[in-house]
Formats: sequence, C-alpha cells, structure tokens
Amino acid sequence: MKAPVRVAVTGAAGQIGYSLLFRIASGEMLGKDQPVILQLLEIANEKAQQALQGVMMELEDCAFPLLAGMIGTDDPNVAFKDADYALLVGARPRGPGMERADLLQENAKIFTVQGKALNDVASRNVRVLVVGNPANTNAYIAMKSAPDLNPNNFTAMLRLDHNRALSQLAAKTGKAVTDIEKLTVWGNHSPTMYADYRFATIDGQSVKDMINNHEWNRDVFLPTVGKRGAAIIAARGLSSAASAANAAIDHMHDWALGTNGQWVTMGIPSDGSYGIPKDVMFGFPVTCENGEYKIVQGLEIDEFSRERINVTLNELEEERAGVAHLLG
Ligand code: NAX
Repeated sequence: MKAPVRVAVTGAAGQIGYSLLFRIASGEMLGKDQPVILQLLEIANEKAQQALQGVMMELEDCAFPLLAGMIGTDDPNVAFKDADYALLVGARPRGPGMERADLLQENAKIFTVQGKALNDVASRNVRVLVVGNPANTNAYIAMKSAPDLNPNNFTAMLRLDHNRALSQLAAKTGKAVTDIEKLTVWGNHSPTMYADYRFATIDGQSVKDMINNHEWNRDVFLPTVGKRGAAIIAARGLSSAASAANAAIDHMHDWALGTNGQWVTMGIPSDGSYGIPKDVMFGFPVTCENGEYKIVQGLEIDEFSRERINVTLNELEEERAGVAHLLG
C-alpha cells in the first residue's frame, strides 16, 4: 500500500462537500491503492462546525479502508498543512441584492487568505483545484497570493461544463459519452464559456460533420450547456452538487493519474497559447501525464470561435481588473 496523501477540502459541510468527500475517501479520486488523510475546512461558525462534525461522523461510519485520518478545522493553516491536494469548494454565495462586483470582492478576500495559507504551509507540490465561484478568478487570486508555489499547480474547474457538453453531444448523435473524443470548453466557468466540438470525433469520424448544423450549435447546444447551471437551480431549487462533485473528482483524477492521450478541459493559467494573455485562468484542452497537464497545441481558431473566445476572455479580464487592487 502507498503512503497516505493529504487532501484538503474547503466548504466541507456544504452540498458539494457532501457528495465529494465520500468519493475521495473511497479511492475514486486518487486510486483504490492510495490512502488519504482528509483535512476539512469550514467557516468559524458554530452551525457550520457542527455540520462538519456530523459529516466526519458519517465518514467514520463508512469504515473506508483508504481513509487513513481526518481532521476538521476553521483554520486554513491547519487545513492546508502539508496538503498534497487542495479542493477549494467553499465560497461566499451571492446574497439577496448583492452585485456581481460585491461577490467578487467578498470571494477575493477568502481566496487571498487561502492562497497565502497554501503558500505558507502546504506541500511545495500541492495541486489546487478551485470549485467555488467565480472559480477562474478565485483560482487566479489564490495563485497570485502564493508566490512561492508553482503557479501551474493552481487550476479552476471547467470539467462540469466539459461533462455537460459531452452528454449533450452523446444525446444528439445517439452515441455513448465514452465514444466522444477531443472535445473542449474554452474560457470562464460562466455562461460565456465556449464549448467547442469542432475537433471532436466518434470512431474517428468528425462530430461536426455528423451534426452538420451550425444553427443547432449556436442556438441550442451552446445556450443549453452555458445555462445548464441555471436550469438545475430552476428544477431542483438548489445548485448542482453531485455533478459538480463528480467533475471535481474527474479533474483531480485525470491530473494525478493521466488521461492516456485523451483531451479533457482544465481551467489553468495561460502560457500565452491561442493568444490568451499569460496568467489568465482559462479553460483549455489539455492532456495529462505523470501528474502534469499540457495544452493541446495547433488547433485552428476560426472566426466564430475567436468571437466566442474573446467574449469569455473579456469577462475574465474584467473580473481580473476588478480584484487587481487586492493583489498589490
Ligand atoms: P454550499 O453553500 O452548500 O456550501 C458551501 C460551504 O462552504 C458552506 O458550508 C460554507 O460554510 C463554506 N464556506 C464558505 N466560505 C468558506 C471559507 N472561507 N472557508 C471554508 N468554508 C467556507 O455550496 P455548494 O453548493 O457546496 O457550492 C460551493 C461552491 O461551488 C459555490 O461557490 C458554487 O457557486 C460553486 N460551484 C462551482 C461549480 C463549477 O463548475 N466550478 C459548479 C457547482 C457550484 O455551483
């Protein structure tokens, strides 16, 4: 059996946490041979801490063979101590009457503190996934607040958008999700993201040619994927939780264990590829191998795609400008 790794999860008593922690502890994220120590962070509020204790009791009651230890805390310096993986799920939700700018500011405060704590106490190789919204900008803030860590180890979750797009394409073509390769989602985890199936194939055949309907792409597919989060809220009265937890598992699993050459989508700091300014936390097509991701290069960006990419990039640039004063 391997030595245990430390997995920090914030917002551990929330909805996504409740779907996520049990799957991490059962080995679905890092493999059935990888013991984990869970380091769980919740806010310093009696109700939240009590709820966290309840979740930890349930984790105990599963008697997971791979769960090698567990702590619950309200202190980021404790939660992130020597963490090998950090899933930053907890964030400030949008309250009544709260403007987008206020939401950005409130979350910027949280992710500055958490980025600093990661910088101070986490493993030098910690791999960070930000789920809490606005995920890309929160990940950017955490990265900028952790100057001693490798910026490439800060990522944002676009995988839910990727998986949503996969499912829509499987339904449209009548094929299985596992048949579809080379799909990606560019940009921000927001309705502006651009799900792009121009390169996707099924048994070597072009999905674009199979569908052969630009209007469906523009008027049905993109709005369906982009507004899926809102549709779930309308139907369930609560935001996506199990599917978000599933996407977080997929993201970390593939990053740690590799994708065997398959494309997946990760929000990562741009290296300048495809004209996206350096450091912008952007959804790109990547492949993963040996614990590293690599952007798929050489894809042609046509006029429609460039327009879409610019829209989502502009939104991210605006968010970045909105928090610049907090990053010194
Ligand atoms: P919940 O409100 O159920 O849970 C969030 C938990 O985080 C709460 O228990 C809260 O006490 C805790 N929390 C808040 N601030 C914290 C802090 N500073 N440190 C530690 N814990 C903190 O929300 P949930 O449904 O679990 O969603 C969590 C986040 O994921 C939200 O920001 C949500 O918008 C975001 N999402 C992101 C998605 C993505 O694809 N990137 C999709 C799903 C989801 O909407």
